[in-house]
Amino acid sequence: MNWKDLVELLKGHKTYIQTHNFPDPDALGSAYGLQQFLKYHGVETSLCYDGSISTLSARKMIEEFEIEVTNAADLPEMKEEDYIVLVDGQKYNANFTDLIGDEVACIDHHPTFVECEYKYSDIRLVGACSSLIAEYYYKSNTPIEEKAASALMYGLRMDTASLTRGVTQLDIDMFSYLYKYTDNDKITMLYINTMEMDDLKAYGAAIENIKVVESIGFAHIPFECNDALIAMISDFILSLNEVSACVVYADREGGYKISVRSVSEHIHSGKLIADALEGIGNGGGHAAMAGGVIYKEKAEDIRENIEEVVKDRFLAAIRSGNCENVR
Ligand SMILES: [Mn+2]
Repeated sequence: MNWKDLVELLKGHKTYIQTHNFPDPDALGSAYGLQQFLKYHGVETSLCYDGSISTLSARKMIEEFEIEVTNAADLPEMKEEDYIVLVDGQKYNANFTDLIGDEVACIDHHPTFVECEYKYSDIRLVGACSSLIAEYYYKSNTPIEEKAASALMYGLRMDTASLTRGVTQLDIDMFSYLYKYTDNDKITMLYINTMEMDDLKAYGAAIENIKVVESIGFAHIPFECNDALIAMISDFILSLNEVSACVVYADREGGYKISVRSVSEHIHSGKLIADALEGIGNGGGHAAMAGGVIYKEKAEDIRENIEEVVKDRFLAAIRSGNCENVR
């Protein structure tokens, strides 16, 4: 399948491009980049998401590129026969609300947890979903405007930590391709200024609570905190010389939200979190980064000694040898 099949599939249908809930720059860049691509090829689309726009980087991005994206709650007109293209995530993921429309297509760069049949599917394990969308322009020789190129570049840089995390040859090639059309000064500004004073409260809590055991950093943020902020704090803790992998978690609606990072060749983050949370939650992801949750029902029994439980479960999973990062 290639981009032409996607264009053919969508022609004549009311089409939505849906990102995961709490969209980040890669999700928004992918959605916006794809929208402009399809528009050039005669397919009009609307962008939507469930959840909320919770981070500074996502808010700035929407403003900067004038991205029109609607919360699912404000989409009363969506019908069962409408088409949905999923970007930067897959149907049945915990962070992807199943909206009423028909999920006919999926473009994503994450491993699949639950198989799903789409009429058009482009799921490849690369550093950023934005790279996959950029390749559509590249391969089809579709002219790319500065705003679309810049939005894709921002998504690519954020998800790959500027080509240092989970990066593949495609990401590098698409960086090079987009670079020529991007307002690179603007993107660097956006890339650097991703934190607000309020976020420091969560950093403070994580720093206060951090424990390092066998080069694994554990930090509990004892209050609610959005996904992107937890992810930023994970990156920060991973930057410690003493830490080769980290597990950062925050309270979430009675349960916990967990983020894992690894630069250890022995630890695959996705395998680790899936193994460690078995029976009390779920999770998964890439070798370098992964996310998951502990369910509310299960959290009740372990809340008293959550820090011990998390530490013991993750260390046991690492020692089991099941989380080796086999390349
Ligand atoms: Mn992504």
